[in-house]
Amino acid sequence: MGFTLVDGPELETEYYNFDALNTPKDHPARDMQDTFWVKPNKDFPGVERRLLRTQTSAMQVHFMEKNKPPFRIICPGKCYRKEATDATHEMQFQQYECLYVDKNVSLTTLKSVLNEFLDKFFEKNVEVRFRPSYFPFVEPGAEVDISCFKCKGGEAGCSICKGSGWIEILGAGVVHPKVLNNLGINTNEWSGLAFGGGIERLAMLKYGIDDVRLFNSGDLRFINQF
Ligand code: 2NL
Repeated sequence: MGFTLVDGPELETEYYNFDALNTPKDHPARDMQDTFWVKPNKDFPGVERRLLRTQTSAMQVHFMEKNKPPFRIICPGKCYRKEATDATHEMQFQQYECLYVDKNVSLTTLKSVLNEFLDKFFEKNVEVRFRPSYFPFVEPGAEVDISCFKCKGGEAGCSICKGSGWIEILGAGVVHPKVLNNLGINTNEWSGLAFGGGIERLAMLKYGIDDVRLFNSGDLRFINQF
């Protein structure tokens, strides 16, 4: 589909991780409780404080500083959040985000890209559902569900969808004009779509893995299965 793979740093400044992405100064994600902040080095006074990136979006900001539209990129990588771990949450996880900026990119383009991606990834025809949601860097924003490929909505006790028939799979939206303007992209000419989610989550659904903590457990019996 013409996307290029992009890489970037895990250690970031607030500008790349939050400010450029229209995340308000008082947003809870910036809190000490949610973000791993790196202790300032006394030998380098005046250097801006650093954090471990909480989302891969920071990479897209670096990319947009160096490249002009049109472009289609995929940014996968490790992210860090300070949260309690359980079967579906880890402090270190992998995310991917896609950013597509071109003339006339719209919610329709987003739907068709997602349909194609999710059908190919799950190797079957999955139904895609948008639920309106909020992310500071998109407007409108949506949480995206796919139809349950295990029970197709028919089983009250389904281990994957809990009987709802839908599985939450990623976040998406039309890029907020403020984000594009921050990077000097003229929104009269260009528009963007973006989506992103957890790589482990995709793998867990595809391979029937029930605990995200297995990925970084170092247990070779788990790793050698793949
Ligand atoms: C998630 C992430 C979303 C995006 C990610 C994005 C990136 C740029 C501009 C605009 Cl540079 N948007 N990424 C957009 C919408 C949702 O979700 O953690 N989902 C579970």
